[in-house]
Amino acid sequence: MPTPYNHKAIEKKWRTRWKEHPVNVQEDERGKHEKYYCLDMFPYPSGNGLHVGHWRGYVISDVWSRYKLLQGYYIIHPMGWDAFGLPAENYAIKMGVHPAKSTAENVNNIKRQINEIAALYDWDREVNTTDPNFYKWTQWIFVKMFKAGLAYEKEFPINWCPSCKTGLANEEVVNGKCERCGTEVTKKNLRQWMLKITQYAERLLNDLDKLDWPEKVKKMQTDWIGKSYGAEVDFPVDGRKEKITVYTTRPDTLYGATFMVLAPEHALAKELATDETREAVEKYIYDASMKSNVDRLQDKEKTGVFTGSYAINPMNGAKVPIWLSDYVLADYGTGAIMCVPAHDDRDFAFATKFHIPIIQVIAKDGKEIENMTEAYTEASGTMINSGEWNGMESAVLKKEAPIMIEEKGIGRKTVNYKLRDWVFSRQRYWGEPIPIVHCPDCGAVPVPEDQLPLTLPDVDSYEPTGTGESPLAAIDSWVNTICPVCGKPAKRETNTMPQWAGSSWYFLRYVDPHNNEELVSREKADAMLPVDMYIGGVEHAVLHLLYSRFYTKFLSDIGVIDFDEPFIKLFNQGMITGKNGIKMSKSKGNVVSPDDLVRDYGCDSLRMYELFVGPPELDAEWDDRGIDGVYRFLNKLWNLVMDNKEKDIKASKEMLKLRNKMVYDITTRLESFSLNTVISGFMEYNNKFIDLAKKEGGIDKETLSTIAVLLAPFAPHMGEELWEELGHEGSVFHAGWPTYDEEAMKDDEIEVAVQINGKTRAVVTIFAEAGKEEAIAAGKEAIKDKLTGNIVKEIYVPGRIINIVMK
Ligand code: ANZ
Ligand code: ZN
Repeated sequence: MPTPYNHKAIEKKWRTRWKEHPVNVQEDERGKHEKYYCLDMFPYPSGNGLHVGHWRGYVISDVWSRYKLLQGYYIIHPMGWDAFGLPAENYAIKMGVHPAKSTAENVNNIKRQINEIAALYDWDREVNTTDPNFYKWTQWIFVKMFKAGLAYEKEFPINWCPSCKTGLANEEVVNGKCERCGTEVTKKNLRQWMLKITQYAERLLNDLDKLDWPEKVKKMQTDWIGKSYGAEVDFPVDGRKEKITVYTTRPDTLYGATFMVLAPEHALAKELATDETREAVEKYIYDASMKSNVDRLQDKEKTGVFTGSYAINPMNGAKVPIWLSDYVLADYGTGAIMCVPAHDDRDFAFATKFHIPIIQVIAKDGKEIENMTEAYTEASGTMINSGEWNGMESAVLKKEAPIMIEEKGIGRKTVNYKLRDWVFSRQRYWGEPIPIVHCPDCGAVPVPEDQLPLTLPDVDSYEPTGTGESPLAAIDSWVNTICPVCGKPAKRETNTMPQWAGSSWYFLRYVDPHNNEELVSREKADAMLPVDMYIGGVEHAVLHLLYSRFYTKFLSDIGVIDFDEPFIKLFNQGMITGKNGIKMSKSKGNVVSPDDLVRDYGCDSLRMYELFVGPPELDAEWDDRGIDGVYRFLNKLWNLVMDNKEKDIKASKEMLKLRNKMVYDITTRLESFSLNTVISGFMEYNNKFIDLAKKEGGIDKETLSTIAVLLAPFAPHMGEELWEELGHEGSVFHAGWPTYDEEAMKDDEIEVAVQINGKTRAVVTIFAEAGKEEAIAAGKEAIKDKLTGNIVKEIYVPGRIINIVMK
């Protein structure tokens, strides 16, 4: 009896062996191999540890890294900690421990758990965003951006989370709620540090074409950047010297503009009020300022107030009333719109409610609609009620109108982006201090680069104050400093950076993590960057994944690196959920920890089961019981190799065919990331090998070795052990990925006689394995002009005769 599969002993043995003899190409050999950088989105060290859902992503990236290693690449596969920011700080506050202490503990725990995955991580490259040697460079980038005019201060009403007690970026507000805690976001007027990401809008949009990313993510970024083409049109205010400029994507509808609406925050909003309307106007402006964004954007009953003033439609001289309404956003376009109720849903609702005239200017079939019950929003039809534009095709006019308006001197062609500058300051403790000193004479002055890092001071009270100031503001000894320019007393900036600051560039640091002189040496950056494959969840589509593209472009512009897209290929894995698709969470009590499964079944079984649960890009429900099947399969495969390894057998033609087909199937499925079908493929082939071994008395060694190599990225311990049992020296990961021979894969062809009523009429060539249906079809095709009567019977004597019986 051969030794049974003992996962505990095998896994322990290979962990030790890998520690002594790492399998990745070593640093001194690096230049001789092409690099492959496979990156996981680094975790924030949550106190809950990892569940089986986290494992999935890490297993996928490790399988991919090991596959690339087997192809001969030098693998960069690092891991680190996204440890600053709200999640870590909120957890610390809840537990009543200092965030520095709780993050350190959590890092240790998660690191232990990650090691259970047996991934190829290179811990010499480990980074932690809260390490001063790391955030020195996070601050350095900020200083560089400040010097380049990309970081600036601005006071304005920002998104404010009353529970996290901090300002938030637009990207952190999801359906009007705080991305972190789910609390409804309100507005607060605060002085903010902003990053001018809008300066990169066009490049961020265009360069999406370069990326091998899921279309879904590209679309989300495209929509978020939100480029739209249209025109600005100037409407003179009746009886005043001011003009109000509106932004419209539909200048073709100008003749149908029957009123105008300004955002309540518009600079002219108050001034346009008359004695009769002043009270109502001021109340409306005040009420709007108290409303949260959700309330304002939700498509419920429109509200508004007439200012008492009129504007002149510059196209036809018509006098149109100017209203205020909060459905117009202050910070998009010009904060003012011309309203065309006949062709815009929101305008239609507003006009109906406030009894404002509706003028149709586009007619689908040339006829005016008598009783409009809803807006006609398509840009197709003929222009009516539109003076000189009458009779034109609206689609044509839509394109030409901006130019015609420009020629008339009443407006200009413009482009607008939805993307806003990035609100970059947080009124919280646990983040990188913003390296700025406020001097009464010199203004905002950056901390000199050679004085970085500006370390986060230790505090007793790190809870958010809620006043709009960070807890750092209470530490006089830290706040009071001298101006680096003039030496006079000055005060430090007390806001900190958002949690996205470190993650926007961490992937660059992994290739040169101990460099004290530079963020990354150009030599190492050129040799090992950018990231070839990035694996993580889709929830970061417009946050981290947009911010890192922006940072990379900036660092490329200032010459730190010479590429401007960080991640060539992106793969988003689906979520592992509990029963009925419910997200795993501690509060729901449905979290499955990998720890027990590793103990009972071993790391290799859990790795394979993580992939077996379903297509990696889709969500999957977790069911512990399924791991049994994978475990049984690994036992069967183990026994297959152990039973046959001593036999001195030459591969038959059939064995060669099966071996090559297996290499082909596993490789192509792996290449297309169909990892669940790789696992089911292993199971099917295993059974086929068992059957064939029975028939032929055993399996040749090369076939067994091929199985071991193919298995290695998925079940690395067993792959190594089988490789060794088969008598090979060195690691299986140096064996090279097996290739397949298409000739050997081909099924044999045979010649078969085709008969009609027992008389041979033709000979056809078919595959030896062809089934009855396939054979008969080929036979009938060969004698089709002779099939004149009624077929009563079709017979296939496998490998010999096809006989069609006719009447
Ligand atoms: C007249 C018009 C007629 C419009 C029509 C639409 C249809 P996107 O594609 O999102 O850029 N708009 C402009 N600025 C706005 C603001 N600050 N708040 C709310 N709405 C605003 O949409 C641009 C259109 O949204 C503009 O074109 C404007 O309404 C409105 F049949 O102008 B339109
Ligand atoms: Zn100064």
